[in-house]
Amino acid sequence: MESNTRKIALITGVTGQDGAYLAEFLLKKDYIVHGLKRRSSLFNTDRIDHLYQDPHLDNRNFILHYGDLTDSTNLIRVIQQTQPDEIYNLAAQSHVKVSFDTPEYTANADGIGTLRVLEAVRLLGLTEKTRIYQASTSELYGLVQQVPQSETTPFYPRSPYAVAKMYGYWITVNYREAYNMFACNGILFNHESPVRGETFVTRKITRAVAKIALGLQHKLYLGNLSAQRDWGHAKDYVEAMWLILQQEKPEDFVIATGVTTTVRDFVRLSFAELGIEIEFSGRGESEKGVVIDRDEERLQSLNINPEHIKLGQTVVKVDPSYFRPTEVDLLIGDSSKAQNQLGWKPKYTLETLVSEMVLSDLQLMHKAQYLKDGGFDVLNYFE
Ligand code: NDP
Ligand code: GDR
Repeated sequence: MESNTRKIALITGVTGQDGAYLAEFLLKKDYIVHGLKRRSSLFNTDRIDHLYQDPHLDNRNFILHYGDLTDSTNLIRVIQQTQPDEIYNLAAQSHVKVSFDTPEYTANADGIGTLRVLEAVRLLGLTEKTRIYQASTSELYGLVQQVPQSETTPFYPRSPYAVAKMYGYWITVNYREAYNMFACNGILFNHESPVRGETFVTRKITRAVAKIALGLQHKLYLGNLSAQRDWGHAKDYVEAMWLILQQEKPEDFVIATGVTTTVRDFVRLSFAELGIEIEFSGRGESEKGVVIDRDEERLQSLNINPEHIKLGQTVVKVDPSYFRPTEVDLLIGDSSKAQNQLGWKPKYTLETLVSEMVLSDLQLMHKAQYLKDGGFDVLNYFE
C-alpha cells in the first residue's frame, strides 16, 4: 500500500501495557503508528523496544514523540505534525491506590488530559478526520449498584482515579454530541498480561509465585484478598479498542469476559500452575495462605527444586497498608453489546491468562537466578 493511503494512528501511553500491545496490533494492520512517550530519567521503553526503528531510516512505521498529557501545546504540536486518522488516548496515571496519594496529578493527567486531546483535535480543525478512543474503565462503576455491569449501569466512582476517569468519560461524550466528533469510550474491565505493571495485583502475584518457587522470596504480602475482578487478557482488549473505532457510528462499549474471580483465587490458581497447592485460613488482617501439597513431578519438569517449597510454609500474608480508603468490591462485566455489534469475543480464559503470566515470570526469575549463581546479583533489576 502507498504510504499516503495508509492509516495513521497516534497512541498516547505507548510505553504502557496496552500501548505496547496496541502498537504491535496496528503495525500488523499496516498502520503508521506514532507514539507519545514521557521523558524519564531512566529508559521507559522496555515494552516497545522490539518495535523500535532507527530514526535515520526512511519510511519508518513506528515513530515516537516526547509528550505529556499535562502539556496542551505539546499535544497540539504532535497532533498537528502527525495528522492522525485515529487517536488512542491510553496515557494515564493508572494506579488506583496511587491516586489516593497523588489525587491532583491524577485529575490533571487522566481527567483534564482527556480534554486536552479532544480540544487539540477540535482547535486543529480535525474533527471530521480524526477518530478518538478514550480509555475508560470499569472503576467508574465503583460501589456496586447492579451486576453484571453494562453500558447502562450507573456510575459511582470510589477513588480519585475513577473520579478523574469519570470526567474523561463525560467530556468524550460531550465532545461527540457538541461537535459531532467520532469520539468513543471503551469501558474496559481489568486486563492483564506478562507485561502488566509490576504493582498491579495480578503481576505482583505471578512474579512473587515464581520467586517463591525458586527460593528467591519467602512471602507475598497483599491487601484485600476478597476483592473480585473480571480479568481478561490485554491482547484481546486492544483488538476491541480498534474495532470500536471502525464502526459506522461513534458509541461506547463495555469490554469484559463476564467471569469474576477473587484475588484469593487468583493467588491459588497461580501457585497451582507450578504444582503448588495452598489453602487460606483466617479472615481479614490475619488471613494467610499455607502450602498444603506440592506436585514434585510438575515442579521438576519446570526446573524448580521441590526442596524450596515446604509443606506448612506460610507463603501469603495480609498487609493492611495495601488496603484502600474506599474499595471496589465486585466487578463483572456484561459485554453483550460489544459481542453483538463488534463481533468481539475474548480468546483467553482466566486459566490461560494465569498460565501465560506465571510461566513468563518463572522464565524471568530463572534468568535472574542463573545470573545470580554466576556471581551477578541482578535481582534488583527484576524488582
Ligand atoms: P499503564 O500504567 O501500563 O500505562 C500508562 C501509560 O501512560 C504509560 O505509557 C505511561 O508512561 C503513560 N503516562 C502516564 N502519565 C502520563 C502523562 N501525564 N502523560 C503522558 N503519558 C503518561 O496502563 P495500561 O496500559 O494498563 O492502561 C492503559 C489505559 O487504559 C490507562 O488510561 C488506564 O487507566 C486504562 N485502563 C486500563 C485497564 C487495565 O486493566 N489495564 C482497564 C481499564 C482502563 P510511562 O511508561 O512513562 O509511565
Ligand atoms: P484495579 O487493579 O485497582 O482494579 O485497577 P489492581 O490490580 O491494582 O487491584 C485489583 C484488586 O486487588 C486488590 N489488592 C491489591 N492490589 C494491588 N495493586 N496490590 C496489592 O497488594 C493488593 N492486594 C489486594 C485491590 O484492593 C483491588 O481490589 C486496574 C488498573 O489497571 C486501572 O487503571 C483500571 O482502570 C482498572 O484495573 C480496571
